[in-house]
Amino acid sequence: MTVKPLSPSYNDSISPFSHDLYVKNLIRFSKESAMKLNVQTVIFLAITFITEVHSRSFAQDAGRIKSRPNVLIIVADDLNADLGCYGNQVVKTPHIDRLAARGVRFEHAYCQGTVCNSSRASIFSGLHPLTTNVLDNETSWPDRLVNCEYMPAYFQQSGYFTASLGKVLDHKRVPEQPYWDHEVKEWGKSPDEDQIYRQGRLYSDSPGSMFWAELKGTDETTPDGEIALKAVQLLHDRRNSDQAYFIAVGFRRPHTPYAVPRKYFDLYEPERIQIPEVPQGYSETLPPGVKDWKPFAGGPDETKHAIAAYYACISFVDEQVGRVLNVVDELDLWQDTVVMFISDHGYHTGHNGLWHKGWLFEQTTRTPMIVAAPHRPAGVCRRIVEFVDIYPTLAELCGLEPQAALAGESFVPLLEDPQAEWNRNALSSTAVLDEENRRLFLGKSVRNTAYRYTEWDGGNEGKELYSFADDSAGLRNRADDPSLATIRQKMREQLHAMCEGL
Ligand SMILES: [Ca+2]
Repeated sequence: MTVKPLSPSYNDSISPFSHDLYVKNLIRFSKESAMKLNVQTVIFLAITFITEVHSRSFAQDAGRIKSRPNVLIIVADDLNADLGCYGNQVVKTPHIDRLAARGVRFEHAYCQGTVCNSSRASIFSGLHPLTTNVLDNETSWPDRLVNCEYMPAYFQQSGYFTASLGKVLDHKRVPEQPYWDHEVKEWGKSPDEDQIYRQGRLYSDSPGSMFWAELKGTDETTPDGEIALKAVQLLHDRRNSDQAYFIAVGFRRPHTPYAVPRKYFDLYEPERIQIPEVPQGYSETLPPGVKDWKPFAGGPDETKHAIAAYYACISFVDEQVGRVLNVVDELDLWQDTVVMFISDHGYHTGHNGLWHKGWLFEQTTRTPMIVAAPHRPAGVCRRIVEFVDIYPTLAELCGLEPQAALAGESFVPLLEDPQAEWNRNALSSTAVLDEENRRLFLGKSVRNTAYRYTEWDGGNEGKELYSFADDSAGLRNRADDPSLATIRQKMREQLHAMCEGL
């Protein structure tokens, strides 16, 4: 294993070796030896030296614990910002809410890829999907990245114990690499028939995992429940080690199928669920690059039931997060552990008249992110941050200095002061398969504090422009609005500048 140089902050924090005392003794030794070698002095010096070396070794270990926080990342799958702490009045998420109360909740965090594989490749490489070329769920991750190590590999090389539990990376698309000292790949997709009380498809002709299911068993009998238990066990196991850890825990829900124990379905009455409003004729305003995607075709009752099932899965994930946070409380890990909660991308449950993911709307790209870092205040941050910022941020919090050419920027200043000056925008991208013409084209989107601008196939498949000042949900595409022509041009330039060199 290659060990990279330790950062100055690591060395600075080592408890001071009593250098002065050693020098004083050395001077004394020199003076005395000049007169006459005193046996007692030699013994004293030897004892002093041994004692100091031992003290230094102990202090180094203590220093490492202090200066190298642990990292605990919890990743949910396909979770949008339908959480209590993000203002949702219906969804019950007490545990994620308590993490938000302790850390900084980012109101405007944006993923770079809008499906599992592309987003996770981006998060864990610190590179944009346009650089990794992982822009969909089919492409495998590159074995080697240009000038970059995947984040867990970098932490491992920096002396960390690394562990992955559940769906952290997309295992099907990731080359086998010894990133993890400990890995549990369990993230079963669909429940067995004999575990199901009742179920229903999201719409009659929906393929694959597009269904909901009320399960008979307890949390522990589900893959996510099992992962939560293993995370709890691992945190206990690592308690007495002086090696800092980087542990990632990935939960599969609320990804389809919406299959969780029945008690979570009991929390929500479908008839009381609100379906996101979409203006009449809205779909006609969408560019061709978006229209190829299938909208949700269910009627109101079916839609409400599907949303309730999605909410049930969110509360289930919240409970699993709570199990992990309880250990952080129990072992008092908050003082030396960065605890981060994220999803991999946003998700539509009727927003924009659509169901699922993979577009470049505000709803698809905006993703929950909460960070509780040791000795940093709690708060809400409304600055724009990107998921490629996660890698440099965690590195800085841990006193590491990656030499790699990472795409993002550390947002540690925002953890210290969530209102700090910040002038960054977010870039997201995705690949679209044009089945008719058998070709792939790209969608690229930039979000700044006021607007979102999107181009499909360089504009050939359409453009989108949203002004959030008077359209917070981003439902009025104003790409052809003459009154915003100057803004559109500026946003276009911003988008192209951000894509340059990727
Ligand atoms: Ca996902």
